[in-house]
Amino acid sequence: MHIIGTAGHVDHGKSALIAALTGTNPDRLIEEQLRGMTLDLGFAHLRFDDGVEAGIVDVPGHERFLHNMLAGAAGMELLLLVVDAVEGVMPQTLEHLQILQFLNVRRIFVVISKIDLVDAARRDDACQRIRSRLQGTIARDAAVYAVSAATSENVDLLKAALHDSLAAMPPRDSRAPVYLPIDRVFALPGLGTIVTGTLMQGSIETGETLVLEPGGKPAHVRSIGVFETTRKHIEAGSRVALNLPGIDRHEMGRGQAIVGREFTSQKRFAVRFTPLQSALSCFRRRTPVRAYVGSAEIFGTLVIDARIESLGEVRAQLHLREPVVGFPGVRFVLRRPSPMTLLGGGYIEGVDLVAASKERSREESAVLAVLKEKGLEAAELGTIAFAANLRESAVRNALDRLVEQGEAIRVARPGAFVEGGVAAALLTKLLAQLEETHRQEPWAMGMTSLALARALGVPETLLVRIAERYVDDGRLVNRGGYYAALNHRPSFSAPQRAFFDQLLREDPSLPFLPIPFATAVAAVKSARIEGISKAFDTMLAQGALVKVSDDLYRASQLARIQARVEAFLRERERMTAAEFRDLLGTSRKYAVPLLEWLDTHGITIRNGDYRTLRKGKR
Ligand SMILES: Nc1nc2c(ncn2[C@@H]2O[C@H](COP(=O)(O)OP(=O)(O)OP(=O)(O)O)[C@@H](O)[C@H]2O)c(=O)[nH]1
Ligand SMILES: [Mg+2]
Repeated sequence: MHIIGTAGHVDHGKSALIAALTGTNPDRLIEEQLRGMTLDLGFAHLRFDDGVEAGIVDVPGHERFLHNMLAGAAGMELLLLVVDAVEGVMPQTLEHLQILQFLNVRRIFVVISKIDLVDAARRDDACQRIRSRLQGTIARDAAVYAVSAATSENVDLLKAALHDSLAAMPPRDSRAPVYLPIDRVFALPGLGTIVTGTLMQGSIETGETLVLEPGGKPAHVRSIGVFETTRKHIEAGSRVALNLPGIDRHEMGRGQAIVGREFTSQKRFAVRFTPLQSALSCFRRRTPVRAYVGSAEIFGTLVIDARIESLGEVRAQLHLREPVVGFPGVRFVLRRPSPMTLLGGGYIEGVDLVAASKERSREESAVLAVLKEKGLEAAELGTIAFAANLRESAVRNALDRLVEQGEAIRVARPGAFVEGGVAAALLTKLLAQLEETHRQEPWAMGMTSLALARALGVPETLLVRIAERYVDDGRLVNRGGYYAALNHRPSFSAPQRAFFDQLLREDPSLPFLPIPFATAVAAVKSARIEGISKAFDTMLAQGALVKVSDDLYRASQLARIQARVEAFLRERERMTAAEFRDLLGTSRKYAVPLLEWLDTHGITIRNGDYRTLRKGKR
């Protein structure tokens, strides 16, 4: 079997194409179906009558979900680059190609989608334009298919070409040790934990015992699923689901891998790295990076002996905060920590032997011992130097390296430190606390740092530093000052919903009338509905309700106000406060704060008595 992957800009029709090819809608989350947008990886199975088959990995096109695209990209061998016939090549079309050039794609099909929306006379033109925009990318020589998922035009033609390409593709190496990066973990009643992923190399038998890395836990394979069927034996290049009843689902996640005993995980690698032209100015001797290896996203440092000044492959070392399975030939992509632009990519040559041999200096070990001893009582430079019997300068150097490797965490500026293991233990407690809170108060956004610090009995400043470090690592989220587990989505109870429906009822004759904030607060206070005040905070934090001066607007009201103002200003260039008031049929009392809101939210610009539309909104 081989893996087909999708790539392309948001809304260009990737998921619709997969549905047309296979009959399966790869958008499996309810939220995806509601929003009509792919948020996370989706999967489907392509089967032909003669036994040729492929697993399909469908990726989100929106740039906000690029980390999810990256988690699925390494497995792709045959790429469907989907480009909307009307919109043409857009930023993520090119960004996906830039990423994939460093990975394992062997064959590309350019699929020009939605051709039912372009009349016959303009089709050639559209295809020509797209082709020329793809010059200079890995898709420059790819075969082009113009299809419509809506009318199925040319879908069979594309399908036949996929068949021939799949049949001709040499198989992946089934005799190598097992390497299966995990992209999804869930539990099924009666079966226990299931992990899914792309079997990059090796073969697996039912009953075999593999290893979960990092961690080294034995993973006994009770059964193997390939889409709807169960198999006794499976070879490289397949999408697989393994039933691993011996491991709890909470002990595993995306980014880990199921591997043969030959492999362990490492933090330091010798690599070959190729920078992107657009990133040349970003490199230092030590460059902070987000590394994507297998399905993992890990912070780290790229160490290069010389300055990178020109394009081309260089030798470098990749030092990661967390261990990951990596062996010669494994490919990776690097992004900047922030802004998250692409830096380049490459492949692993081996373990960084120099770093591994002097894994930890005497000074580093001494500093770590002191930090462990102090626990959550963050230790300062002077204290550490005294306790470890070292000069402050030596402690500073050791701490720099330990922080970079994630073995120590800086919890205050200029310098107080906590040992990595101590911080990880706090994270475990913190996540358990959040789970418990989400269960008890599903309507709340999560917990503030103050509430969390009280619940866990640690100083708030310390908690914030450690929590933010794990927010960066993607272990929990901070939305508007509330910490929450990754999968938490607030949900209201029936009485809460009824309360808000009542409170927010609109008077159709006064569509822009807000609710005085004080009135809303009084209603919340006297409501006697469980959790209502936290549910109210959630409405505010999620932006469903927006406070403008002393009043509350529904998000839908503000959207309509914004649309009216934009339409007015496109026609008239400028607008006075009186014109705005008449436009909404509201009074001066409401108009002035609303205008200020429009200014601060980047919609209008104030110029004396007039407002004009901000550039880019025209
Ligand atoms: N007319 C027409 N509409 C299409 C076609 N293919 C997709 N669409 C529509 O375009 C919109 C986006 O399609 P999706 O398949 O969700 O796009 P996507 O590339 O998967 O989007 P993301 O996963 O969010 O990046 C949907 O409303 C589809 O119904 C087509 O061939 N013709
Ligand atoms: Mg999609």
